[in-house]
Amino acid sequence: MNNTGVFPTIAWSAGAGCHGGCGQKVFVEEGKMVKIEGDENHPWNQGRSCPRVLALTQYMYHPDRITQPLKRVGERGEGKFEPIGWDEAFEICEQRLNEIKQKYGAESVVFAQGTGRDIGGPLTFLAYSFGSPNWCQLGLSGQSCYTPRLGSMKSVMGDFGVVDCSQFLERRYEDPEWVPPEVIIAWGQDPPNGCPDAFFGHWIVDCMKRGSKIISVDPRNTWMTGRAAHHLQLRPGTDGALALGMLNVIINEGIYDKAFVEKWVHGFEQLKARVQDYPVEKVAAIIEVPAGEIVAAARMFANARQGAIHWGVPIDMCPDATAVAHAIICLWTITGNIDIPGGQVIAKPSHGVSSYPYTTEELLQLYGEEMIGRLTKKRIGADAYPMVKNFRAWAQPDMVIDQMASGKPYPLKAAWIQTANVLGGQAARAEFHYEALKKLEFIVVVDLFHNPTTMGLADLILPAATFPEKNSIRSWYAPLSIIQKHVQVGECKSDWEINFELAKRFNPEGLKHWSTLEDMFNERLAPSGMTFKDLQQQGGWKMAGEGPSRPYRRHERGLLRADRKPGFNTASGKIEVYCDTFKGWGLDPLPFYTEPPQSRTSTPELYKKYPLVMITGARSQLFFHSEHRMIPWLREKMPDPYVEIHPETAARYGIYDGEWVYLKNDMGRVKRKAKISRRVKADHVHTMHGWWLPEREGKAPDLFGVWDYQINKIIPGPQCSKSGFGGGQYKTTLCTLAKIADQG
Ligand SMILES: Nc1nc2c(c(=O)[nH]1)N[C@H]1C(S)=C(S)[C@@H](COP(=O)(O)OP(=O)(O)OC[C@H]3O[C@@H](n4cnc5c(=O)[nH]c(N)nc54)[C@H](O)[C@@H]3O)O[C@H]1N2
Ligand SMILES: Nc1nc2c(c(=O)[nH]1)N[C@H]1C(S)=C(S)[C@@H](COP(=O)(O)OP(=O)(O)OC[C@H]3O[C@@H](n4cnc5c(=O)[nH]c(N)nc54)[C@H](O)[C@@H]3O)O[C@H]1N2
Ligand SMILES: [Mo]
Repeated sequence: MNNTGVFPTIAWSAGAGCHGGCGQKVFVEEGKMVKIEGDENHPWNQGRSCPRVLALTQYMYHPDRITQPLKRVGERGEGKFEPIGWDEAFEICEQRLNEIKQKYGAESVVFAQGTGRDIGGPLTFLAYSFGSPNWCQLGLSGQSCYTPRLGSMKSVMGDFGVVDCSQFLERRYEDPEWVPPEVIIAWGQDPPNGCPDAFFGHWIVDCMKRGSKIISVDPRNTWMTGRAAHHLQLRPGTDGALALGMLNVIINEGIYDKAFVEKWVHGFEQLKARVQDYPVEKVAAIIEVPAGEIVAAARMFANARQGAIHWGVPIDMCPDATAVAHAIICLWTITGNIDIPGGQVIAKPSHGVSSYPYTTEELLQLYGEEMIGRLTKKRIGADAYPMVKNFRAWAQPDMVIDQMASGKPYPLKAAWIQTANVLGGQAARAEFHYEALKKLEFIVVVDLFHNPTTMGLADLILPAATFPEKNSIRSWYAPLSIIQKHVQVGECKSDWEINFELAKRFNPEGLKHWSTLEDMFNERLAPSGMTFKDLQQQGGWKMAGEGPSRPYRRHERGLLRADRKPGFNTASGKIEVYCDTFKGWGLDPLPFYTEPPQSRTSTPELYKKYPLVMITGARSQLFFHSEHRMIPWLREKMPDPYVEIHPETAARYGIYDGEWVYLKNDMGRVKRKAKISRRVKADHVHTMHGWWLPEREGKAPDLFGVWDYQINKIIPGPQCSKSGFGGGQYKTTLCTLAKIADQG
């Protein structure tokens, strides 16, 4: 580490919080980061940065940052912690977790993470080294973030598709092979705010500047919808009906890509029969958008020379999310848009390097059949849901918390929580999670700041490093990158360092062939032919050359399948719009629509009491979920949690702009500041999630005001999707508004 200078790295996770990928320049003076700027030479973000990165110095050197391991000394929730050294911290973990393992089995320890930060690798590595199969995003009802979409893509087309904004080409928009998509459907997505899932949101804006037209599918009005050629302002949770209605139009009007369908699609006739159940008039009534608009949007997409769909987390939060994703995959498939320039390109981990096991298939290769068989037997939800068993190896989070509360079929005794604010942002039915987690004998939280989860639950807190403070690798699509350590803050360690040390203690024999973390990185990097040091010398990132990680028409060239035959990575070698894999798992092989579990038609009595559909969690660049509320530059821009209310609705309830109100339903009530706005329709309200107030009392019962402001207190579980993935009700819960003054 040099003491002073300007150094390159990649933003991923702690600090920015995000799904990452941006190239950054870290300005260091005498061992301290004084400034950070987007790296103009990096093809990902070309110099741009978000407010959270620009405020990073305030985050890293914040007076409240936890910089030493902390041991709880009072009762749980009393807020009394004492700093200890790392040796003692590791010893406590090793001893307590091994004791629990001996008494109740390794499966009684749950390993919980939050969203896709630089965590899947270190966390699975630790969980499997300890021997527990129960790894999940605890509280994320239905695992409803990207996993349902990924599961459907893997099953239907064998790989993952993403809109081609030239992100896999080093010369980007200048590359002669690339053309902009003629049409992009932004479906339940607000890319410039979220930059989700290895996607830089402004790529869409870059494409718009180069001629791409937008079709936007969003119940709200946003920057993006205001610039769309068509804005389909549907009722939340009805996306499946819309996709099937568009398929109906495209198939019945014969405007699909017949040559592509003939050669590369399996089960088109069955799909054609299924979409007859979704005539456009019927769909229009379900989604509350005029039929003419649906038809016009379907024609525009189908008739484009090249088009793509960029979809967001509301798809995963639809009921039967995997079926909704399936329908949308059919749209980009039958229009022949796969892996063409400006289409839906296939995204592969760069250079064949994977920084963590995505699929059960990969796990089998890594750990062998015997170990995975043993683990799967105990994995919570694997018996109930074949898709949970056969894709991605998560435990089913709704079932995990139910089991924690009931102790059946086997007891859960400890939790390792790393990169997740379960009580403050991730968990639906948040109070139930609090009660169930309180029963555990031992809880470790690895985080950077105190929050409701650390305060209410942690027995031990381990301080994690931000991205300028750590080494790591990243291969989430492209380019292959390394994150490079340039500064040290307190005694903080990276998630990889923490988990590597502990994994070695749990499984010394199995892991003895790596003496350092860099050895392990080098082994993960091996398919690229480069080491960590090589990448460091080459500037920290590398785009893939010709081969499976570089786009365009790979199915024609035999670059997608292990057997190197032309075709897609499915059993039939074709895209299975009639999905044999789903059929084999007892799921409907064709896409279908189900109504949200709470709605005007599915729960008419409840709807009379609670006539507003509550959309939650549309992203803001200022905050990442429940983070950053203590960062002055960011909080200043949004000091209070607000709820967007249409002027007619506000008038009906007698609410004025800026008034504090309750959002409520049978689960309870939560405070919000009214923001009267035409961003929402009169039947809907929208509010951000993840609110707690770092300036309030931390210790229980206050827990930083979380029970006053945490919207997930009134969002129900469990999920409702037949596949076990998706359907968390984060965008479709019914509620009403009440003036605080009327409530006493
Ligand atoms: N109502 C509602 N709730 C939602 C959603 C919604 O749309 N509506 N969205 C849901 C979705 S999609 C998701 S993915 C979840 C996300 O839920 P989480 O991922 O749990 O989100 P955060 O609130 O950001 O909590 C992350 C915690 O990890 C810490 N942290 C950040 N980076 C690092 C790191 O690198 N290492 C370590 N050790 N700690 C770190 C942060 O300080 C913070 O306390 O929330 C869900 N909750
Ligand atoms: N700054 C910042 N960036 C983030 C995050 C963050 O917290 N802060 N979180 C990250 C995470 S984990 C995720 S999953 C992504 C999420 O980011 P996105 O996938 O973009 O999802 P959202 O922001 O929840 O919603 C996007 C749009 O969908 C609309 N919408 C709501 N309900 C529905 C519906 O039922 N159907 C349709 N079609 N649209 C609907 C909303 O009005 C919103 O404008 O963002 C990631 N990036
Ligand atoms: Mo997410």
